[in-house]
Amino acid sequence: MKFVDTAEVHVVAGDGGNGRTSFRHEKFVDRGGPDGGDGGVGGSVVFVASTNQNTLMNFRYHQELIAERGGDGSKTRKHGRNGKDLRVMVPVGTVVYDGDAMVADLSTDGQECVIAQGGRGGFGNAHFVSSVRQAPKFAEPGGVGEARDLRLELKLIADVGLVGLPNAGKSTFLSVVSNARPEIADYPFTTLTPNLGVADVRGTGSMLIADIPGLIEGAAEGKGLGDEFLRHVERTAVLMQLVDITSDDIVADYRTIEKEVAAYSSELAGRAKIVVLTKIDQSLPELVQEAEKKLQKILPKNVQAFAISAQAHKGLQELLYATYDLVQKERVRTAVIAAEQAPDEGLPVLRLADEAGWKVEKQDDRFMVSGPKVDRFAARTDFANDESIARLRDIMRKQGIMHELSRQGAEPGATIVLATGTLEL
Ligand SMILES: Nc1nc2c(ncn2[C@@H]2O[C@H](COP(=O)(O)OP(=O)(O)OP(=O)(O)O)[C@@H](O)[C@H]2O)c(=O)[nH]1
Ligand SMILES: [Mg+2]
Repeated sequence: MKFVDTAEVHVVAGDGGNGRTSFRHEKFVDRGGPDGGDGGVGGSVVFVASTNQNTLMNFRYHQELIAERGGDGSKTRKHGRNGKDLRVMVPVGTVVYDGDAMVADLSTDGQECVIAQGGRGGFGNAHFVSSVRQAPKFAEPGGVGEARDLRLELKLIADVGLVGLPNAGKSTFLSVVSNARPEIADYPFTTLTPNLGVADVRGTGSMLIADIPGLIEGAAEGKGLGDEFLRHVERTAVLMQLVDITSDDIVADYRTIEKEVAAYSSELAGRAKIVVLTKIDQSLPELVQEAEKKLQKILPKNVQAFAISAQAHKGLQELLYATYDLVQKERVRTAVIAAEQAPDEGLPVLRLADEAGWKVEKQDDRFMVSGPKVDRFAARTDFANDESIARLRDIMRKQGIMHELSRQGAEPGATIVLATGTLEL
């Protein structure tokens, strides 16, 4: 299985529907009251983490994710239809970036995140009736849906990560114990991209195992295929380190990998570990025992060593059971830590800009007014319509912007520039 682990997407939430300007038409009534309905809310783009997905491959072909626009309001106060949210399934473990900023980390099955918020529906003219405004002849355009360019990154959340020198037998092991069919060959760097496989452990359960390209000394500084693939095993519960028994110096081989892992991340170096001597069909039983002893001597007390032959199917069950036990223990332990560190905060909604604040800047004889909220009101104003502008003025007054304008010396007739249009004071 080839593994695609980054993707770029353009997400666009639906705009809100426009409010409607209309008046009741009744028989014998010349002109009825305003009855323009509100626009519907635009659909949002929502990412949903799912264990049913395990690659970002789909995004190679669907780089644009666009949610539905809200329907326009209509006569007789009819509300526009709300745009449907676009729900996008992403693999558990997907991390979403906007530039350098991480905007979402979807780490548990079923977790949802609003990635781009739909625009709000514009109010119809019926909404604006007040004691002083009996027949408003304007309605709001719908709010603009959020749009952003995002990069998705998937760190495999496998249970077990296989590490070792090139040719150690990692892919062979994966192919024998799991459903994966990785490429295997008698030369280093056969594996160029990570492989994932599910291993069924007889009578107990299953584990997801990740096989990555071989590491060599200096990998952390970019030698060989570099250490970039270590990020695929960054979150695995257990690291399984494979050492080829036919090597001249198994202890040195073990240390080389240990060093590279530590250079990559101290956290990874502290990960639960199992060490495995491979290809024992190539060695005499007494030499295998000797090698096991040698290894066990230099390993920390809590690290077990095993000896297997993937080709001859030797020692595999024992190794899988022990690995599964360790994975279970680690899953329980890390679940407790995660629960302590991250109380459930409900559905996170991401906002592009802060709600509060505006500013007034004098430039020559014009006054520039900006701020997230006032920009949004401006976007919903029809600058060709006096009444719509009057309403924007009201809002600016309520926010204290008018006061600030006169404080800065704006006089009646002065040009006020907003994000989407200009008006006269
Ligand atoms: N005799 C014997 N050969 C094995 C065994 N396991 C793997 N090999 C051989 O060792 C060579 C390398 O195996 P791979 O599984 O490709 O090794 P790898 O660690 O994935 O190598 P890279 O992807 O290059 O890092 C192949 O020729 C395999 O056939 C085994 O149990 N016994
Ligand atoms: Mg390989």
